[in-house]
Amino acid sequence: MTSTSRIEELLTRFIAHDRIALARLITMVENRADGVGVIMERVYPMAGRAVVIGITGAPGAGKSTLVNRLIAHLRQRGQRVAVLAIDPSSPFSGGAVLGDRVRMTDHYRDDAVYIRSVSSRGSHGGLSRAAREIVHVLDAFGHDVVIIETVGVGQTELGVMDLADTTVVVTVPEGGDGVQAMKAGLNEIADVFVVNKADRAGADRIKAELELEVHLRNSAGWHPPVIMTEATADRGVDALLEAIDRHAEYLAETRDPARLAERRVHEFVDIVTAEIERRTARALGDGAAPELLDRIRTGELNPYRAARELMEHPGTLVRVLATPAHTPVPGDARQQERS
Ligand SMILES: Nc1nc2c(ncn2[C@@H]2O[C@H](COP(=O)(O)OP(=O)(O)OP(=O)(O)O)[C@@H](O)[C@H]2O)c(=O)[nH]1
Ligand SMILES: [Mg+2]
Repeated sequence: MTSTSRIEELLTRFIAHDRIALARLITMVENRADGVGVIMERVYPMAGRAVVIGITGAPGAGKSTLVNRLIAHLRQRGQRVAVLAIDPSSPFSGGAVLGDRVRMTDHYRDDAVYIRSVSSRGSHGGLSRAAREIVHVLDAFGHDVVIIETVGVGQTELGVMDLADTTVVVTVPEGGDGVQAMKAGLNEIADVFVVNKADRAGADRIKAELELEVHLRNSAGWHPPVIMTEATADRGVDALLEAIDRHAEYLAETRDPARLAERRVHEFVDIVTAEIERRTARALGDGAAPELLDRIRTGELNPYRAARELMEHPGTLVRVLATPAHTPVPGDARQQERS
């Protein structure tokens, strides 16, 4: 168990811009270590400033190459950039972590660039939550832009794109990828389309296809632009950033406080649900409600009946839930709400 003083020390270093503390906190979030709730309680009020850009698309579409270019352009503007690369560990794309590292090494020595890979395997469906918390941490650290790169193959990976203010879907000319993107439902989440590898034959056709698709979609609101890029040659990256900026302006203009409020509630419900699950599993494992467990063990109570009894017996339930899943940090939990 991570002690309160250790968490305090890490947070103090985090606030002082210590990148090692940043890395440790992210690892704790990734591993769902004890004390993550306390950490997030402290980190959340410091977050809320960063623009979150999601980059998704087929394996090998050139996402990382593009991200590497985007970093360079954002750095020219003086912005601090963090990248969260979700390693899909899917059969489609082995070794993505190494690939990402290699393709983003241009910024290795830059203090204002932070690149982190997390695995989508092993997070047991908790990827969306871990990713959201890591984005909060990267945001709170003072990054102006947080880029999330993920392969648009699985539901889990796609779910992560909910975190993005602007979602960029990267397609490529070959293999009828435009059609594939549509099938994968990627087009529904796209705020900006990129046709990368524009140096290859068929790029114009894909662009036209995507533009038609956008045009046929309902006419109100934002129309995702289709940007041609050649990431390897740094072509089209300015246009892509412009499109992202325009989308950010659109979001600011059409900002709906009710949606923002719902998003907060949704996050709260997620946290509570996960926390209840975690506490219940741990407390029951640690010997809370032993009489109930004994009756289940002997077969006297079937698990369904037992679950209902637990729910309907407030005393037992409260005892189970009150078992702390972490040591609380004294003082300082509230600070100002993020606006
Ligand atoms: N011809 C051409 N090749 C490109 C372009 N952009 C990227 N590539 C190449 O495409 C390959 C895959 O690039 P990545 O940036 O790793 O693609 P990715 O989408 O991040 O791949 P995963 O993360 O594994 O899904 C590399 O060999 C790149 O050099 C481009 O504009 N034109
Ligand atoms: Mg990649």
